[in-house]
Amino acid sequence: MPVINSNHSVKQTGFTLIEMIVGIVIFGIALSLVTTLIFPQARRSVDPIMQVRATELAGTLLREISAKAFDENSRGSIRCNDDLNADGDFNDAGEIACTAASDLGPEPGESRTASQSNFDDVDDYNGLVQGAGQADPIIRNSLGEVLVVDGQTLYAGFSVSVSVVYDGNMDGVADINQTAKLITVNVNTPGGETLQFARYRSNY
Ligand SMILES: [Ca+2]
Ligand SMILES: [Ca+2]
Ligand SMILES: [Ca+2]
Ligand SMILES: [Ca+2]
Repeated sequence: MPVINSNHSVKQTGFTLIEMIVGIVIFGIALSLVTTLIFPQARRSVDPIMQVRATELAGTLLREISAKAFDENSRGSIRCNDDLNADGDFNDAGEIACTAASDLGPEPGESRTASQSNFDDVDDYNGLVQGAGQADPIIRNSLGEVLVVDGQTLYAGFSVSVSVVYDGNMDGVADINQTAKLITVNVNTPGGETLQFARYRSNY
């Protein structure tokens, strides 16, 4: 018959206070390494995706703008600032001056919103601001429609702003030479990055 020794002592196992403190310190160091090394890497890996999407958005907008007439005053075969009789002005029969630099922007009755999208010349887009945090919070297509893909608003969190100026000598700085307009699109990504894109539109 087996004999049960009820008096044997059981060795206590577990952590001492010092072991626990050392463990907590090591865990703390490991956690700080994760937050300082890995989390920023994760964020950086998102940035290229946002940059690609910002590039697509800017490209779409620049193509839309460039497809419009050079100027409100250019219609059909008539180009603004065409000096047909070569007398140095644009006020003779069949001639019309381009929009003054101070008037670049949409003409009365023109807008690019949900209810109306009737911009018809390049500089109508001067001052256009749409997207996250703006008075018009949705980035729309050329028809004023909201872009939705798989139930999600496309470009949610992005915002765009556009400027159009005369820059006839194409040096990136506005001037009084009205032979070309510089279209600049700034795209702000959800990560707070601002990317700038630009294109020239000549008077053709
Ligand atoms: Ca003339
Ligand atoms: Ca216009
Ligand atoms: Ca205009
Ligand atoms: Ca210039």
